[in-house]
Amino acid sequence: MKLYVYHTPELVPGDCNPDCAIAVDVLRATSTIATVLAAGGEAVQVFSDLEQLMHVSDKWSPEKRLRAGERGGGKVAGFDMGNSPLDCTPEKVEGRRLFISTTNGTRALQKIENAPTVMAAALINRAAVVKYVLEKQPETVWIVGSGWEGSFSLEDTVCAGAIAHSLWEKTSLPIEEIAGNDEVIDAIALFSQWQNKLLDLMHQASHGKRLLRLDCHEDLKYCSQTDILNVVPIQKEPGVL
Ligand code: 3SL
Repeated sequence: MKLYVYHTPELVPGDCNPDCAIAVDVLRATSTIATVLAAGGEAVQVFSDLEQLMHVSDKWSPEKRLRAGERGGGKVAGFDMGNSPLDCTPEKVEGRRLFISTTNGTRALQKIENAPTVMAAALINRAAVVKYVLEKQPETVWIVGSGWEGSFSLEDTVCAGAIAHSLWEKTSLPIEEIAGNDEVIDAIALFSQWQNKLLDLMHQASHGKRLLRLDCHEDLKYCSQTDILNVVPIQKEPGVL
């Protein structure tokens, strides 16, 4: 197994396809997606474009759908919710499809949607995703951070490192055999340094600070936990997990 970490969707090479691609947006899209599916959501359908989301979700009855829209960290007017995983209670999401568009996370998922296996991972479902990858044994695995509008983000890279570290440990492969690019070693080093203070790292991260200004303290706390949800969001058809 060879792992590749890409800090942003823009850095993903256009000319090759991995066997398995994992999108990461710890703050907060992939944390929300994992939470919705763990809470009994029927599926999550992702969109980069808000108008297209409205158009597709209009065909669903209001009892069977939820529309989540986030721009700049805030809720988009007219949507049922923004992008807080804490809003995704079983009472709210059970049996419903979440139609979601966020600034960066949904773009990352769309960028890798042609890989044979596409997953959404966050710190909260890291162990479940690692277990799934180990069962499937893909030859090449991409872990793609969502970043923020094309820039690196600490929280996505630390999660990429958490996944890579666990796969490295569990396969017992030498690091030079499992690391397909330098970013894997970089991400593992970041995780190793911060693994016992992930909430502190979220507070240092520029998007963490943006969310704190929007009073999302509880979201940071929730998203910085590891391995609390036993759910693997897997793409069933392009854009639908
Ligand atoms: O960028 C994204 O996709 C979002 O997850 C950002 S936010 O955490 O909802 O502000």
